[in-house]
Amino acid sequence: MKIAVMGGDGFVGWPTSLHLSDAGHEVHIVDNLSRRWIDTELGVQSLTPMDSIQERTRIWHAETGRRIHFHLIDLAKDYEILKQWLAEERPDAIIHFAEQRAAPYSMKTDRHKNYTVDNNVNATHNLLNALVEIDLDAHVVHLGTMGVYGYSTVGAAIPEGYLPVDITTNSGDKVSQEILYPSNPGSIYHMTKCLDQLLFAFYAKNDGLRITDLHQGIVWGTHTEQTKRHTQLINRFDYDGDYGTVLNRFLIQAAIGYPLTVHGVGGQTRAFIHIQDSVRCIELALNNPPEKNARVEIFNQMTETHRVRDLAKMISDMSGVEIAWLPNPRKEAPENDLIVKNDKFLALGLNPTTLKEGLLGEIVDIAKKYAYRVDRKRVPAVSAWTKDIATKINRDPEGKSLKSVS
Ligand code: NAD
Ligand code: USQ
Repeated sequence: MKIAVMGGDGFVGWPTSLHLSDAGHEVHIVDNLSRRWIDTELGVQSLTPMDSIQERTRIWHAETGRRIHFHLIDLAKDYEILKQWLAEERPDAIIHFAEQRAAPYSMKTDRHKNYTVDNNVNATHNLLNALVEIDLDAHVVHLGTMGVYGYSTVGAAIPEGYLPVDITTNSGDKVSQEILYPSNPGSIYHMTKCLDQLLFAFYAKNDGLRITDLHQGIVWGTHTEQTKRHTQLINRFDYDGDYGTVLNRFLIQAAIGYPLTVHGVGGQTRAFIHIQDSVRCIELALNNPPEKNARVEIFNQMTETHRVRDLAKMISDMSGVEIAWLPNPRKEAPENDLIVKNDKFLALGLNPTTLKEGLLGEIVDIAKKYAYRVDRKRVPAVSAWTKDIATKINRDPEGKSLKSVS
């Protein structure tokens, strides 16, 4: 297949591009490199040293003889360029990672809220709009989030995208139908993923676009089979308070002896998936596209759920690093249960990588190797969800009045 990977320079996009190229597909990365600019804005860098995208693809070619092509295009701003590129290249499938993906970054200031909505909603809409305009029947595989469902305890398993409901009609009859699971976003970022869902539903219904939306949990780990092949193929690994996600942050904190940053009492339960499983799931989704004019195909792309304090305790026991119970900068339920269905990927042959398989220690070792690159001042999460929370926890979203916990 000829595959366009929108956002292929990012944390999930890069290993996915390598995996698909290795499997024999023709891979084209389209990226505006905004994530690298955001590192500069925040004054942070990936724990792992990343080469330029051109250098990464050169090394991949030298190692494997396979080419990954790179195209510098902004999906949100360069509509005409994107449309022309799609019309010329006519990929069979398009994987859409190209969005601002950090909830804390999206809540930082009013400017960051605007940026996240403008970037994410326009990127998705421009892509769908262009496909219709140039009459291209490419399968779109979008990386969505488990966060569209929200994190309130419902006492029932979360289905894969659609909820069966019974309705009593005006004439008193009972009818059953499936609706998109009610969205309940917990941040501006998660809200943009809910808006994406409506765009997908409309374009599938109106124009018959073939779309798969992967409601992904928190991705942990950094290496995949392909990124391990050469030091310069290494994946990015975020640890800072905006882009670092909880489990990867705890592992890096364990490596540098930084008290594990649990928000509140750590009762938040979240869904997780290892990066290697994430790229496998994307391949499975690519190989199983929906029919034309079918409704949007939705998978829950996660393999297990964990409570934040249980993760912290596990890593604290493993490393001897203590736990810091911090005021929560987010507005979220202090405790929630979470049961999620992921039957569809299991039925397609996914064999989940779980937390107990020695991988945690391997990641701590990687983090120790690059610990000299960590700026400890960038570890605390300083972006507060509301002005009240910012005042209460004595934090300035830009980090100016922050007292370090280390
Ligand atoms: P990332 O920030 O590392 O990568 C996103 C890539 O998209 C970056 O290379 C960035 O430069 C590019 N990009 C952003 N806006 C763009 C635009 N307008 N035009 C072109 N390129 C653009 O993020 P990631 O962790 O790789 O996540 C990829 C996708 O998966 C995101 O959509 C995210 O919402 C979703 N996701 C990620 C996780 C996770 O834990 N990392 C979990 C669930 C879902
Ligand atoms: N948390 C801590 N300590 C930390 C960091 C986070 O206790 O140092 C807590 C948060 O308060 C939250 C939970 O851990 O309750 C998860 O936070 P996170 O930053 O790991 O994950 P989240 O903000 O939800 O976002 C990440 C990705 C996003 C993706 C989402 C999937 O950045 O792109 O969509 O995970 S999900 O969580 O399933 O919605």
